Order: sequence, then C-alpha cells, then structure tokens
Amino acid sequence: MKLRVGIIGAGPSGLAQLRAFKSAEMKGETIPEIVCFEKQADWGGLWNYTWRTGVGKYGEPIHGSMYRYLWSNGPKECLEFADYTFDEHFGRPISSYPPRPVLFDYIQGRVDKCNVRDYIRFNTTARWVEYKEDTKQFSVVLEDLAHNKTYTEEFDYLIVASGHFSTPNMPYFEGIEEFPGLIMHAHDFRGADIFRDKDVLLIGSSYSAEDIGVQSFKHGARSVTLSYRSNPIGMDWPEGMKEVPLLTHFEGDIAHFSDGTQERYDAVVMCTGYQHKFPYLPDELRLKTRNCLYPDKIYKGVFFNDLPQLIYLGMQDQYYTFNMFDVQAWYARDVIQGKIQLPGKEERQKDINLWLNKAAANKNHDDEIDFQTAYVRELMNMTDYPEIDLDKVAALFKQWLLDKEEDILRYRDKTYTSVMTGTEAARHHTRWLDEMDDSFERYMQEAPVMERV
Ligand code: FAD
Ligand code: NA0
Repeated sequence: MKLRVGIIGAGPSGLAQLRAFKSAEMKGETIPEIVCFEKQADWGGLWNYTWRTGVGKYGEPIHGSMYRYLWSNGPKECLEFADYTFDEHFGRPISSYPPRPVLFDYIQGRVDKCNVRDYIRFNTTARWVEYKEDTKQFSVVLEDLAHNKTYTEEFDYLIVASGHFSTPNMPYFEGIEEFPGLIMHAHDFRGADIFRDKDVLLIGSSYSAEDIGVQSFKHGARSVTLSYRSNPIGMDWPEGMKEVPLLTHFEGDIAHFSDGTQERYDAVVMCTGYQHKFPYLPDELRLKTRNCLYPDKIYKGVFFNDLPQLIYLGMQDQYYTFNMFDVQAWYARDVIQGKIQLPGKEERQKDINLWLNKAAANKNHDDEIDFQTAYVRELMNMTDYPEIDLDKVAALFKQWLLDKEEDILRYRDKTYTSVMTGTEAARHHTRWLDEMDDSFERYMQEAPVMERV
C-alpha cells in the first residue's frame, strides 16, 4: 500500500511541501499519495487577499490578515526560492519591495509550473484529527464546504501548514466597551483609506503596528499613535506619528497612557499579534507556543516530538519565509521518503533544548537573524534543496534593518542584488510614498515588454 500524506493548508508552506514532493518525482522517485486540504477557494494562504472579514461564504472564520496596499516588508531577495528565481518568473528585474499581488504572482508561478493544483481539494476544511494507535494512522474529518458534507480519510503522515497569523490576540483595556469609534484587530484591517483625517491609535510595537502605522500616515490619517507594552519600535517617525507607552484605559474616546498622558481618538487598531490556533487538533497533538523563533516540542522546528508522523511547517516567527518553508518541506519529504532517519525521542529533545538555549541567548535583531540563518542552513544542508548563500541573505536582512531605521518612509525605495542570480533589482517607477496603486498592472507598467518564461 502506498503511504498517504495529508497536508492541511495550501499557503506558501503547504505549497512548499507539494513542490518538494514534485521535485523528487521529477528526479524519478516514487512519491506517496498526497492530498492537500485548503479551506479557501484558492491557494496562496495569506497572500490570497480577501475583502471579507469575520466569516466567509460558508461560515468559516476568515483566514486572511493581509490588506490592500500591503507591500513586502522585507527585501524580496531574502525570500527568493532557490529553485525558481524572480528572473525566471518575471523575465526582467523588478524592485526589491513589491506589493502583495506581485509576490502572489511569483508564488503561483512556481506551483503552476509543476502542476500541483490537482493535489489540492479547495473549499475543504480539516475539522478534526485523531491518531489511531492500532493502525498508526491519522483519521481526519473533513468538510466539503461547498457541498455541506463531511467525510473521513486516513493518513500515515499529517502535515500542519495552516499558518499562525490568522487568529487574533485581542487584549482588553478598561473602558474599551464605551469607546465610541471603530475598534478592530489588524487581522480585520483591509486598507487605510478609512483613516483619512482621523486620529488613529495602534496598540503594539511590532510589524503590524509599524506597517499599518506608516500606511495610515501615507493614506492621510490626521495623526497616528503607536502604544507599546515592552519596547518602542524606536524609529525616527515623521511629524504626525509618535510612540507612547502602554494604554491603561479609556474614558469615552479619550485614551489614557501609563506615562499619565491622554489623547482623543477616532479609531483603535489592536496590532497585538496572533495565536497559534489549531481547532482541528486534539490537545495532545497541538503545538502550544507563543510567536517565537524556536517553538518547543518540534524537532528541527518541524517534527512533533511526541509523534513525529505529525509535521508542522512555518510555525516559527519569521525573518526567513518562503525559502525557510522550502527547506523544512524538503527535509520533511526526505524523512517521509525514508532517506533521512530521525533519532530517538530523547535525542530529539536534547537537540530541541540545544536550539532553545541558543534562542534564549539572542539579544537583538541581528542575533535573531543569525539564529534563523543557522537554522535554515542546517536544514538546507540535509537535503538536495539548491544551495543559497545564506551569509549574503543574512547580510541583506541586517541591511534592511538599518535602512528602515534610517528612513521608515523611504526604505522601500532601496534596491538589492539577488543572492541567487546576481541580478540587481530595478528601481520602481514611483516612490513608495507616492504610489497609491498597488495593483499588479500598475506595478508592471512602463516596463520593457519581454516574454514571460
Ligand atoms: P498561511 O499563509 O497563513 O497559509 C495557511 C493556509 O492554511 C491558508 O490558505 C488557510 O486557508 C489554510 N487553512 C487554515 N486552517 C485550515 C483548515 N482547518 N483546513 C484547511 N485549510 C486551512 N512574509 C513575507 O515574507 N513578506 C511579507 O511581506 C509578509 N507580510 C505579511 C503580512 C501580514 C499581515 C502577515 C500576517 C504575514 C506576513 N508575512 C510576510 C508572513 C507570512 O506568514 C508568510 O509569508 C506566509 O504567508 C506563511 O505561509 P503559511 O503557508 O505558513 O501560512
Ligand atoms: P504582528 O506585528 O502582527 O506581526 C505578525 C505585538 O503585540 C508585540 O509588539 C507585542 O508586544 C504586542 N502585544 C501583544 N499583546 C499585547 C497587549 N496585551 N498589550 C499591548 N501590546 C501587546 O505580531 P507580532 O507577534 O510580531 O507582535 C505582537 C507577522 O505579520 C510578522 O511575521 C510580520 O512579518 C507580518 N506582517 C508583515 C507586514 C508586511 O509585510 C505587515 C504586518 C505584519 P510585546 O510587549 O510582547 O513586545 C507589510
């Protein structure tokens, strides 16, 4: 009997797994029977933009957390696939910080090319998973949303690729129930147009707060205040943007902060991060972690230590994204294919502890970049994933941090050189601050016409 592999989610991580198996098949290997379940109508995960918030057409919680006008927040050169370059996809240099539709197109190009769409059952949600000790298989209850039908299938390996930036972490602040304006989580934010001429308060001091903040500024908010709990982001903010310590409570539309200051707001956006949430997994199979670079209990950041037939992809906090999901997927594939043997449970836990200790020693962002670089390197070296010069990628990440610090409104105009091809990125025809249209068509305008490969 052929092994059966189930994949939950067809975002960048799930697609990386499909691509990994396809690449083995193209090299003549026999691959297992694979089924990927995706609750949305299309692939791409968060990159598949939806205007919807709340619940979708079939009553499922909306997965999407991305918004209109979202431009890559890191250089594209840091996430380039080693086996499918930007040059191969676009046929000409593009800028280093493309908008979401352009990166979505790139993600799709690779999987379109290797025909993995047939493996995916769209509009299908994983409802419940049970591991059967007698058969050593996972029994997965699925719901075909379009036909309102549930059914069960068995798998030898189960790959959890359902993401972890979708279920909001929504804190409570005293008096918030009386706040008369708009209150939302970043997950439901779909564009900053609604904040034109408004005073906006953002709670949080990470990527969502930073990006929704500068976007609100760009799209005409009257003022933008970022309120931090632990540390401020600490940029040299333009006039009209500022950071203040944590909100303590509201009185009507007045927000009070822990430094004793107060201010009136029209809207509040909780940029307070996300929960790792796996409602389809029973307690004993769930990864329970906060958003960090090395979650406990998963060996090499991938194999659930209590039951290594259960595989998690992309569960770390992410400097590296697409290429990190790739090396994880290639590694998982080779274990499933029997090419790599996992050590025993105790050895695995020792290795996990080693990484946890290293992670605990990280003191700043540069340390974190080096840490994740070392992690990606270790996995990359274990499989036939094409080699990436990771020292160069790490240097780009560090440069990105400096560029942001130098000018948070203009860092997206910078260009870098591809680590994979040596191609220098093109300058976008319009400065990011002046570019109000993030469509694929507009982005590709004024470019020399060249055939897509
Ligand atoms: P996801 O993209 O979240 O995909 C998971 C998939 O699983 C989804 O398609 C979902 O529908 C599906 N799913 C979930 N539950 C079920 C279920 N029960 N049954 C079936 N299917 C299910 N990264 C970058 O590199 N650059 C960026 O600029 C960038 N911007 C970001 C902006 C925002 C606002 C956020 C939240 C993240 C951003 N990221 C960015 C990081 C992002 O996490 C990764 O790029 C990537 O999308 C993660 O891929 P994934 O496949 O692991 O998860
Ligand atoms: P994210 O910023 O949504 O990025 C996710 C933040 O929330 C931390 O600052 C934390 O503070 C704060 N927080 C949590 N609970 C709080 C509370 N009760 N009161 C006040 N503050 C609270 O989430 P996190 O986890 O990074 O930070 C949580 C992902 O989305 C990232 O991977 C990022 O790459 C991606 N993203 C990308 C883009 C673009 O590319 C835009 C947005 C998001 P503390 O005190 O814990 O430090 C354009």
